[in-house]
Amino acid sequence: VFANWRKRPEPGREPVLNLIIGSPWCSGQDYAELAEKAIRMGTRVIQLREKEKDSREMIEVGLRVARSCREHGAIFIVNDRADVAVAVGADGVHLGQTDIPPEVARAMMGPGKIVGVSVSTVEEARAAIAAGADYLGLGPVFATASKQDAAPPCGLETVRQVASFSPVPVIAIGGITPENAREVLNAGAAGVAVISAVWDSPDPWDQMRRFIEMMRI
Ligand code: TZP
Ligand code: MG
Repeated sequence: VFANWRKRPEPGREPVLNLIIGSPWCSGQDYAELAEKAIRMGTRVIQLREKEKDSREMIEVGLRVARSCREHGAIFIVNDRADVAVAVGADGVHLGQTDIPPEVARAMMGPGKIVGVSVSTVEEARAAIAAGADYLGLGPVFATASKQDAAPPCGLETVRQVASFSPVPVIAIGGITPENAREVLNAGAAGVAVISAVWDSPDPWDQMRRFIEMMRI
């Protein structure tokens, strides 16, 4: 999983579903159990994106999700917090444009770890690649209510453009559903990351099943 996912997408390579777990969507639920179930259904990457918990709570939950991912065979990425990623032995960290620079995260994480960077434009994508990002989280592709300070939607054309020159996988994010995921992948994305299409659904696991089925090649 790890090795394949880090390579540039090629025709015939199975796309990645990156399920994001965090509050408020998953509040009151056991994140480790959610991760386990999602992985059993076919998710390859779990990202813990937690804006409400304090550092200790994050490490506590992060350790449990990390164990789930390790036992069931998924990559585990921590959003924003390289310190938490190191503390829980995560596979990687995902950084926004105003988080610590990728080079700093790389040094903190140590060799072999994944550093992903959020980008929303071609310029940001080029800069993230130059800074050594292992993958790009590109978006929002479509309108989303899940991120307050999200950039304007970049659209499929930006996915196409960035995917055309990026030497690292492009994971599309923002407003992605089982209905529109195919066109996002067709535009060159190596995978999609989702929050609300799963967690805001009355039946999250049925949505998961639809994503997985749609992404099977
Ligand atoms: N970064 C860009 S859009 C977004 C993030 C974290 C939110 C994506 O959530 P959703 O609900 O899948 O649109
Ligand atoms: Mg961030």
